[in-house]
Amino acid sequence: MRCSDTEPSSLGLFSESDLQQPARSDALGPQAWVLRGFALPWIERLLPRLDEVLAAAPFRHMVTPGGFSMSVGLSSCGQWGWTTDRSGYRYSRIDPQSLRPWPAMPEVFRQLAEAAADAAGFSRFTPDSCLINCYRPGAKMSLHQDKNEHDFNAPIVSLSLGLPAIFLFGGQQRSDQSQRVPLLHGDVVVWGGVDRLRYHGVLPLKDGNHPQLGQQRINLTFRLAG
Ligand code: MD3
Ligand code: FE
Repeated sequence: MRCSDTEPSSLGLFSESDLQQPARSDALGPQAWVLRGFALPWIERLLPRLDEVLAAAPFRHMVTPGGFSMSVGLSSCGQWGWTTDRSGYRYSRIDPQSLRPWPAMPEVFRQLAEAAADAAGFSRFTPDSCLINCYRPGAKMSLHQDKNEHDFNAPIVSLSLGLPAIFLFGGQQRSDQSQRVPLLHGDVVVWGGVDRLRYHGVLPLKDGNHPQLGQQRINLTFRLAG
């Protein structure tokens, strides 16, 4: 099954032109950009490295401080990985499951993140952390802010792989209206500056099968965490 066989959502958010992934970028905010299909030429080189990282640090369903198991599977690579448990959210140099450092960030990951940040006008971005989220059908991420990083001046770069998802891009307050943005395989989002602390989330993933990734969406976020 190809992405373009995916049913149009009831909200009419997936148009034929979105599914063809034309080379273009959409502004989501003053300093937030979707680079449509930016990573497509990189994916063949990325996927084998992603497999290696996930063999060393498999996806796990973390428990939030509130005691809920997250529907999204999480892993990390790089100097810092993101973890959560009953005592809170934090970055750690050690994978609490293996008790070893997180796998190193593959060179091609860092190169892609730097190229995308550059294309969006954030030069000299060198991430030290890559969070890897796995969505199976039904998995979602509730509205939240990313504020565990030390330096909010650095942008965040995200790469979407596999099944399409609807990303929610909110405002500076949880109660602000959200934009609904379809994200497809190969799309890269870069945001920083005034948009860095905006609320965001992901609607429950719809069923489907992606030719390269199968029945899942994997999202990589590149950050300067430490
Ligand atoms: C906008 N992941 O891991 S990535 C996360 O698709 C996370 O898995 C989502 O939110 C996902 O924390 C969205 C895009 C993203 C990430 C961080 C942001 C957008 C953002 C921070 C501020 C504003
Ligand atoms: Fe986030």
